[in-house]
Amino acid sequence: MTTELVRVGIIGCGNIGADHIDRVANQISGARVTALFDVATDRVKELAAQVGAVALPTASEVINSPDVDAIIIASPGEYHAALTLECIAAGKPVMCEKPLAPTVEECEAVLAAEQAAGRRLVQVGFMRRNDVGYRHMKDNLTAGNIGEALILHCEHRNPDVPDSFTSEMSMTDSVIHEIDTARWLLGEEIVRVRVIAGKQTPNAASHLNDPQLVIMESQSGVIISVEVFVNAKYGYDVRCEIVGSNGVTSLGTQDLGQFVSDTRRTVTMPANWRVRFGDAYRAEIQDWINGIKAGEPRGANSFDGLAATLVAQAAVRAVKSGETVEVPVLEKPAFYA
Ligand code: ISE
Repeated sequence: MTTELVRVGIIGCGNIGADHIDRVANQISGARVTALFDVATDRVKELAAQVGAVALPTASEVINSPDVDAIIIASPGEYHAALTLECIAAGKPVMCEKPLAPTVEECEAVLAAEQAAGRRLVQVGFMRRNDVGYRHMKDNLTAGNIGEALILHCEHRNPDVPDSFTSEMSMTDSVIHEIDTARWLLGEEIVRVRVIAGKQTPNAASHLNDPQLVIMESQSGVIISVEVFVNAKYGYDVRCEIVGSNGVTSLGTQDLGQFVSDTRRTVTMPANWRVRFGDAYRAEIQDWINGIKAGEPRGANSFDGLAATLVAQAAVRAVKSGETVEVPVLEKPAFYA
């Protein structure tokens, strides 16, 4: 493993991008931030000055800069595929935030380019794989502590979302995490999806179905239920439980702490996903850097990105039609084994 610091360029410096800048600069080892790009030019200059990086006028200049060894893409999803393809063309490792791309065709183009390049360069930002709670669940399942997985129950609640958020985005932006988590936990593909919108909260925009219940099935018949409720108001709350043939494993408490006063116990919970998954993001970025230094790709790969988008797009069709939608099982290329 090389001792040189990996020089990281970051594209997209909004909330999550700014968090990644701080993580690479101050919270992990083995890397530093050297170049940034964002359309908000004043803000990006400020962020660059804070970490001793340069703000470049285009994303391409970040990717092709001689001072950048590896790139994090945290721009809106519609730009992910094109930027990831540029990173592959430059022969540089890239950590692309989820989704790898909003469409299956774009994901397939990334897989084709990466395989043609002959080297795994792409990691997809499914940070829940680095969360201690989810890892604990996977370890329990793998160790046989709960027998065979039968049902996976998930809840995904956000306090609120902007008015621009749509019923389809609940699938492509939010449930895509459960799609990846289910595939990763169970080690199987999802073959069927149905979405039900029942009684609706008065707190959502009128165009948005909220809450929605997503019911999926895995290859061996494990039922996966996901309640997605993006205007839950009270806080950010993600729950997950695997019901097995001999027991149950679930995420532990995600509370941030508590205080007791006047005969009441008050527990503080995460206000949003950036807080809830802060440690998981840190572990993910550290692991990505370690993988680059060791020359071994880690984490979710392009095939995982494609598989998640395939199911998310099936869920979008299920939202629109109200029908159960079948999902084809893709053959995983040996390159991603
Ligand atoms: C957001 O984009 C994320 O990625 C969060 O992890 C997720 O919980 C939230 O629902 C999404 O909107």
